[in-house]
Amino acid sequence: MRTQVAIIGSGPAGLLLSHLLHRQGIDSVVLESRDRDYVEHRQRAGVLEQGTTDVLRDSGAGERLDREGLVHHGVELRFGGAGHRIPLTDLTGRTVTVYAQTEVVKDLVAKRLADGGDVRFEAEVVALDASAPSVTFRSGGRTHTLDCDYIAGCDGFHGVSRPAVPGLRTYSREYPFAWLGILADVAPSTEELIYAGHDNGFALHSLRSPQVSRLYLQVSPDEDLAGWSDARIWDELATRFATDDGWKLHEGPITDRSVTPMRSFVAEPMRHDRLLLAGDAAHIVPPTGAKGLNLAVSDVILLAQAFAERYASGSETLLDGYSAACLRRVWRAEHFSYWMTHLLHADPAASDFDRRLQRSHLDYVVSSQAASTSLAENYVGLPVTF
Ligand code: RFL
Ligand code: PHB
Repeated sequence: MRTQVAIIGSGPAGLLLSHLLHRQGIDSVVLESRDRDYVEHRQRAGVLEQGTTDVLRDSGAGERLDREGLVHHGVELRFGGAGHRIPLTDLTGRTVTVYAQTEVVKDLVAKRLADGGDVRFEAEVVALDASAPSVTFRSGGRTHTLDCDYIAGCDGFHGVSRPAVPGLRTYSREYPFAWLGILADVAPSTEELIYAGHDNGFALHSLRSPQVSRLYLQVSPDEDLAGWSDARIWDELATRFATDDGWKLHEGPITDRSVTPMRSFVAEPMRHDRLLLAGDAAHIVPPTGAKGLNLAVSDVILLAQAFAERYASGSETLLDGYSAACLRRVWRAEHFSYWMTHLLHADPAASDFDRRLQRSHLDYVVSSQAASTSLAENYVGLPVTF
């Protein structure tokens, strides 16, 4: 078995890469350890930067996104019993779109299969050789080898690609909190996302559609979900979102719940020989800035350009510059996500002094146009270039 680019993982990074390569006449095989249903229903991100929607639309994968995606022009920061709108579009000229990662993945899987793409589910990569290059995978109870020109490691944080890079330098930070996320069958209580800072901890009101709300609560990293009845979740959300003017949170049946740890992580470099890492395989951000999926997409935009040059002219110049180009953007997003996280979460180790500083920082961000613009330009996403 042989292909030009062997792609490990059918998350947003692997699927989009396969799709963009196909449009440039480059062959790939996507190997995914999980089944299709699991991959299409795993609840994760919900906010797409304009650069992410642009690449989906421009590559012919944006039809449903254009119909169902909700274009947003602002977000709210809520603290001290009052909301403060950050007018993203007025400040930057750009928008973000609320469209779930599950839907991006469904659209890309459908598009790959309609275009005759080779996406194999329940095909777990167990070994890879970055210099031969080849990948070995288990599928249908048998072991297979796929030879290739390059391997794209798009296999997420717990994948096999990153450990295959010798001499990797890693940088990480753990946070003393996690997010309890729920999906609920109830119309969102807000049109725009609300990021709330409260003494009890952070809360986020997001949405999936005009009928489905997505909400998060800051909890401790070892939180036991069993301790959170539906009533306790709604009470705590109502407390953290409460305003002095009596804003109301609508409750409804909870259809999905999970606890996500928060971490920051970067691995450098993102290339070793014929293996290139993209997305969560190389870096993780805490979800506060809504950057993870968007970073995976921007890596892949650059990687697809580099492969296009390689197959058109034989030159590896862009492939050689891939890691450095990604990492500049990755580190900016790492800082922004860390900054948003500290701005809004209640750190159990914070002193009274720290809490006063945090409040002053929040007041400044919502009252200074310069500070709001800085938040806004990072939130809507910075340019993707070599
Ligand atoms: P993925 O999506 O983890 O996909 C990797 C795939 O590789 C497979 N795999 C293997 N396949 C074959 N062989 C092996 N040995 C394999 N090992 C692993 C896995 O099964 C999987 O299918 O990585 P990718 O493509 O890099 O995409 C990254 C995004 O999924 C992630 O960054 C975002 O979900 C992060 N994130 C958010 N990002 C945003 O941009 N905006 C948001 O609003 C946002 N909110 C979030 C988030 C992540 C969250 N969680 C649960 C971590 C909210 C949450 C709660
Ligand atoms: C989501 O809708 O899941 C979401 C939105 C914004 C974030 C994180 C997650 O910052």
